[in-house]
Amino acid sequence: MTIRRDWTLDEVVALYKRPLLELVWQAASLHRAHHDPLEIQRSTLLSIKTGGCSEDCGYCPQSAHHDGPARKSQGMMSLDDVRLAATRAKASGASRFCMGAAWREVKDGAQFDSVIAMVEAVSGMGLEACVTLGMVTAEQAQRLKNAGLTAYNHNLDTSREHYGAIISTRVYEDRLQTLANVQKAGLQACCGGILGLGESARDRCMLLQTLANLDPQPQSVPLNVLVRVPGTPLADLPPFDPLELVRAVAVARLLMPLSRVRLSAGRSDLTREAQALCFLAGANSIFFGEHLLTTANPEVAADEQLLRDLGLHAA
Ligand code: SAM
Ligand code: DTB
Ligand code: SF4
Repeated sequence: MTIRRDWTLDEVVALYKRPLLELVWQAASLHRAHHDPLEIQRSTLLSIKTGGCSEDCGYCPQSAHHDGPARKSQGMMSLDDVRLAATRAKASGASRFCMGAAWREVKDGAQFDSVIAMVEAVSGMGLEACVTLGMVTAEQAQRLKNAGLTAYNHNLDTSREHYGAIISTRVYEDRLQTLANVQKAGLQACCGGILGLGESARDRCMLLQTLANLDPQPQSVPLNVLVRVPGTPLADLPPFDPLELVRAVAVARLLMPLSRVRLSAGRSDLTREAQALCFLAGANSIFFGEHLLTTANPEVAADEQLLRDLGLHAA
């Protein structure tokens, strides 16, 4: 099949506005044409360098600009501790291990060297290794690729138009440039966004349009629902309607038929039923493990129970 990368905003909006059950049915049909509909990938997150970030992303507990719980910088995790966490993640059934750092960008030097060693260790254990480190150059992306990295996570987060209302310390173009650097190095791009940032449905459609028109399309698309962390500027936004998340998952599936759509942050606030609808609409990956980076994720036992009850299995 040919993957379209010329979606217009009107087309995306038309899909997004379809009657919900029609949209879910359409997405579910396409999903099962390209994926095992019973298979869910599990990816475990680890924060290897927490807090004190110089960016001012309005949603983020790790920004030094806000009064969030992780506004102060902590040291880098040791290689041994990373190995231990990856071993545990593998034993609990994760196939991908994603390491995050609260950096604006990667700086060459001792810290980047230690990330390279972590990537080598994780990929050497037979796990897919992913990192999210902020902006990277083409050379840095190539070094990560040579170390055995599978994917680089770098989210666009929202539409180009809404971006400035959320972040002032960088521009949309910076994100796109890093994605281009990552893709040039032959790394998979893991790129998605956050829903519930006070954006309109049209903004969500624009984000999905931009993701789908990337060349190549991102191999994984994390859809986060804002975790409203006290002390961050977005803490008092209203809760996001889970049915809008279902719509976004379905449209992501329709636009990016071969990508993994990941139900990411915010799952703790979703009912089992809402998650089931998302899986039906084409989500086929989750963050698995009790922590995201600085906030909580569902308990492993609860997730195992949910997957069992839905008859889903690990990738
Ligand atoms: N500093 C790097 C960057 O921004 O690319 C990597 C770490 S950053 C924490 C990774 C992603 O986490 C962000 O792009 C955003 O999508 C997500 N994120 C951060 N805080 C969040 C929150 N409160 N709720 C949902 N997603 C969040
Ligand atoms: C992504 O899209 N979501 C993850 C991962 N990529 C790095 C991060 C979610 C962070 C949620 C807030 C926190 O735990 O600090
Ligand atoms: Fe820093 Fe990333 Fe948080 Fe933005 S999202 S403040 S870049 S850690």
